[in-house]
Amino acid sequence: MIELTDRADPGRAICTEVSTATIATDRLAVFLTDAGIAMWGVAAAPPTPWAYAPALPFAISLVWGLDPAIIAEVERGPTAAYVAEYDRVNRSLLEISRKLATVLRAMGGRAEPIQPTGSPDPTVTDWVDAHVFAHKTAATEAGLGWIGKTALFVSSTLGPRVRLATVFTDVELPAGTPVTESCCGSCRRCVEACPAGAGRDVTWSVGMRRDELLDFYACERQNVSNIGTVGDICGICVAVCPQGLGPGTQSRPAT
Ligand code: B12
Ligand code: SF4
Ligand code: SF4
Repeated sequence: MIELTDRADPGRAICTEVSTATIATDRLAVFLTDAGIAMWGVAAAPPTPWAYAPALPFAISLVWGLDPAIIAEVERGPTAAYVAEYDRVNRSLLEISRKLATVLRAMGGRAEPIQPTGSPDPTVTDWVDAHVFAHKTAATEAGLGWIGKTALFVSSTLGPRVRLATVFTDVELPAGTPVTESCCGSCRRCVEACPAGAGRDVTWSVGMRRDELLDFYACERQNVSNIGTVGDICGICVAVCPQGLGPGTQSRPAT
């Protein structure tokens, strides 16, 4: 158990987080560490929409840590370096999740990777009805972190500076304890910094719909508005979050 303090009020303890990143089989741990995965954990099928359930009841949540120096620059808006990092990490995660599925099959199980971004169906335009599996669900259910005030997955060690992927399997693995409450405390930096005013300033708890937290259409319009400069991307909410930054690496002091 890790005790977390309120980043906007460091004297105040707000909650504890159960970390599961160090458990699971040695073989997977070695493979994933060598592949560059920063953190991973296992979620057992919850009573909610779950890709490949009930045949593949375990979801391995893979967390790739983004380059903190590149993300720090995004505080003022997206950069070409961020676009390149985003593409590079998506490619790496896709490759690692496919290889992990091969490793699990070699262990005698079945496995299906979910691609890091986009949809396998190119006709998808309406994400609400797309039934794309949300990687954040596996990450919180695996006990790796919580959902922040602009609907991002946030870990206490890496903040939201991550990209996620998921591999479903029937190989039995020790599952983590789901995180069901936010650890944002009184911080609201991502809400204040969002140029689209997309965050609804609501504290997450499990079961909330995305639109209770975020106006994702406003976010989407903001991303699209950057196409002419850097690309269909934003990420300011990722850059401003104080979680996962050491005291000397905060982009600006806690207020
Ligand atoms: C489509 C999409 C978008 C679209 C959405 C448009 C639309 N009209 O819907 C737009 C363009 C807005 C977008 C923007 C961004 N995106 Co995006 N996006 C996706 C994608 C491909 C699907 C998301 C989706 O529709 N999910 C369905 C909804 C309902 O779920 P969700 O909001 O993703 O997650 C919810 C559930 O997990 C739920 N939940 C959490 N725990 C639990 C537990 C249980 C039991 C249950 C039932 C539910 C639950 O709470 C979450 C928050 O609402 C995912 C990849 C993926 N497959 O997950 C990336 C993804 C969500 N995006 C990501 C990122 C980084 C971004 C941007 C920062 C892009 C950028 N670089 O500028 C912004 C940030 C927006 C924000 N603040 O969240 C990352 C998130 C990383 C993180 N730290 O959370 C993802 C996971 C991609 C990845 N592989 O890492 N995105
Ligand atoms: S990606 Fe940009 S527009 Fe979307 S919620 Fe984050 S800061 Fe707001
Ligand atoms: S910036 Fe947003 S996600 Fe990060 S701790 Fe503050 S409220 Fe939570």
